[in-house]
Amino acid sequence: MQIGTTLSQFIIEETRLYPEASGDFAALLNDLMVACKFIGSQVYRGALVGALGSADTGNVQGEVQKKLDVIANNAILKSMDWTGHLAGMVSEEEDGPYEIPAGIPRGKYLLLFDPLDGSSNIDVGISVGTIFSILKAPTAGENAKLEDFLQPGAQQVCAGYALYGSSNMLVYSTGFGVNGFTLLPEVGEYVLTHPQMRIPEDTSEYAINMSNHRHWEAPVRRYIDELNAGKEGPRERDFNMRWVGSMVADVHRILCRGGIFLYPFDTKDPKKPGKLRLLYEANPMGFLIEQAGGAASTGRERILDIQPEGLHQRVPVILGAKNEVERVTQYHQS
Ligand code: AHM
Ligand code: MG
Repeated sequence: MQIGTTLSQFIIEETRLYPEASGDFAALLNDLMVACKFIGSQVYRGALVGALGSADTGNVQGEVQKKLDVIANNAILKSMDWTGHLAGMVSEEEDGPYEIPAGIPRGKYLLLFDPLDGSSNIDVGISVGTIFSILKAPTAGENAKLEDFLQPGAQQVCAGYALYGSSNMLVYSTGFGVNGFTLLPEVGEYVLTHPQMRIPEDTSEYAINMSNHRHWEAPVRRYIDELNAGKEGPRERDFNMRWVGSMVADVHRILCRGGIFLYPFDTKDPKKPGKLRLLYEANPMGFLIEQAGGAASTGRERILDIQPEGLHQRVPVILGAKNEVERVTQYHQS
């Protein structure tokens, strides 16, 4: 009986593919994994350690924070700010860029993250997760400025998530496909269990919050109505629906068994062109989905091509099985 390929081993072997790699990137990812193991431990202990419920604070988006949102945010900031590998960090829970403390060298990478995605599921025992994205700092060795984080998603050097579900899993990509690891809690190591995850181009499963139906634009309404018409409709087969309400869990399902996920533009709040955030959710998930052979679009453009305009910008998200995403995109053109 052997332990298998650990995440630490895998990261080091993968960075050897880059002859110029200094080891900084491997060290950075390893430090981030420690934070994900800690956050997972708090999520799984939940009420036993008083981690559930509201923190009585709000974040920059005016959302009430859960205790675990705050715990997860601080865990990542504090696991990463001393390392010397980062020039700055931004978080869904922070107003602006987090400055690396004085006396610590500024590195060549930027970390962008949603510390605990799926907040509405935290208190009810449903899967949640951490989403992260890594960019190169335009000026390595200096404090990162806000504009430095506004790079199109295609420039990500790494993206991934930790899923705190029936097991704690870590899924990431550096541009060589998508690999998934499962935490072996007794040993404290993530072990490779899902090598080279792929998304079939076709699917009969979709994920969307159906309660927003009346707020959608015509192309999305048409697409979903056709799926719901089943065998008797134009698609001539039945489709199944799943909606966890935690993007990490919904995307993980698609990476494991295919499907399409939509959080489209809706008219509920005209100031917000979608619910999900470009830098913390859409870009990293879009990168993973493309790396697994799928597609990621707003309906009008490829997500990874968007030039970000603000740290907390929101965008419509349609991602997963390539042929289905292309179909929804075509409906937006006709
Ligand atoms: P959060 O970052 O505040 O948790 O919000 C993002 C989450 C996603 O994980 C999920 O896909 C979506 O919000 C669910 O939204 P809704 O409650 O409208 O279905
Ligand atoms: Mg989120």
